[in-house]
Amino acid sequence: MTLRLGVIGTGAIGTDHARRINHVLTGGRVVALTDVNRESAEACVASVAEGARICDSAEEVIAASDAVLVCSWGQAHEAQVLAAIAAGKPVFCEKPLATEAEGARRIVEAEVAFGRRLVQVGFMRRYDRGYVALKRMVAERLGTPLMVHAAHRNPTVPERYVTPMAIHDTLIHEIDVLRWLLDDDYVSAQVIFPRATSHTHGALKDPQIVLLETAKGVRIDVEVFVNCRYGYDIQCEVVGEEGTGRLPEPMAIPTRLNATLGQSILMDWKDRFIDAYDVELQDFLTAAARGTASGPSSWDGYVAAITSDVCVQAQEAPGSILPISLPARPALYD
Ligand code: NAI
Ligand code: ISE
Repeated sequence: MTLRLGVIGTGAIGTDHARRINHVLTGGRVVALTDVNRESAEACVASVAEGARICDSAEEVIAASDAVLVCSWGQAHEAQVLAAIAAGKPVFCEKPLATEAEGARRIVEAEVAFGRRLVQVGFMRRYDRGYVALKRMVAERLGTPLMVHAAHRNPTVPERYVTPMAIHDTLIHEIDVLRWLLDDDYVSAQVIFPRATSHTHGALKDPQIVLLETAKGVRIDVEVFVNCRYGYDIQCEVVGEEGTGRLPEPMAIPTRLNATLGQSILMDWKDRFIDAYDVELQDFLTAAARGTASGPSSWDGYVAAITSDVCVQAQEAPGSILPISLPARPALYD
């Protein structure tokens, strides 16, 4: 069976996911797509989604497809995911599920009312081989986890990227993956701002340090630095009672050249997690063929959004430690 896929938002990741569906993975074909910028939709069809129909709205895409990928900007996700749930269609939603917790809560409520999982959130790091191996190491070898030191560095970001996006666009990956890695939830957050880089602008404080505390007492520090210039660099070290474990670097050839020891660093998120994106979307296709969804759920997207809202408040009161509290988890997500 070949699933008819729809893509809503055909920018950087929408087009890359359309390429995956049509040219890398099995079980799906992009038949419909839309973008508020029609030229972007046309470029997607011409480059990777040959034969797909360009639609005028997300609703038209949903009607024409068996399952959909929501890859528009974060503010648009809620309405598009709710429309897919209302139509009973499996939906893969890029992170964040919603830019604020209230939006994510409405999605959880709609899915619970529908009575079956339909939503997978694009937290692809859970599918990354390095993170999967680190999780196993934490569970089996390192002893009780005590601390995590992490860094999320982008070489640059677009001009429209502003201070809160360091949380709901960037840190959101650590918020989800560290909770999954430790099998724990957060209870407090604090944000502090070191000296700013001269490579930022007035609407973006960069870098930032986010301190999280979990219910089991693990202390986490994450450096978010989105104008670091030198590369796309994701670091994570877990300190346990018996030892430490570190996220492996992506494969690269160590060189000895011109009297220098060298190893290149990737520049683009598309390359850093390329295998993880493939595995997460194949997982989506497999579950969607059964009319459902697996992997990171709306509940995970909601918990991430609650945590992210508190971190954004903490940005506005630098140094303050703010509590994070979660509602009870509906049985659908057990
Ligand atoms: P982008 O700006 O390259 O593409 C977004 C596209 O969505 C644009 O073409 C825009 O015209 C379109 N769009 C915006 N609002 C729309 C609406 N209401 N209906 C239809 N189209 C709409 O952005 P990018 O980098 O592709 O990001 C898209 C989403 O994917 C964001 O939520 C972002 O956080 C997420 N993302 C996830 C990544 C990951 O590592 N999992 C990596 C990059 C992005
Ligand atoms: C982007 O949207 C992503 O999701 C990337 O994975 C992340 O590293 C980057 O900071 C975001 O802007």
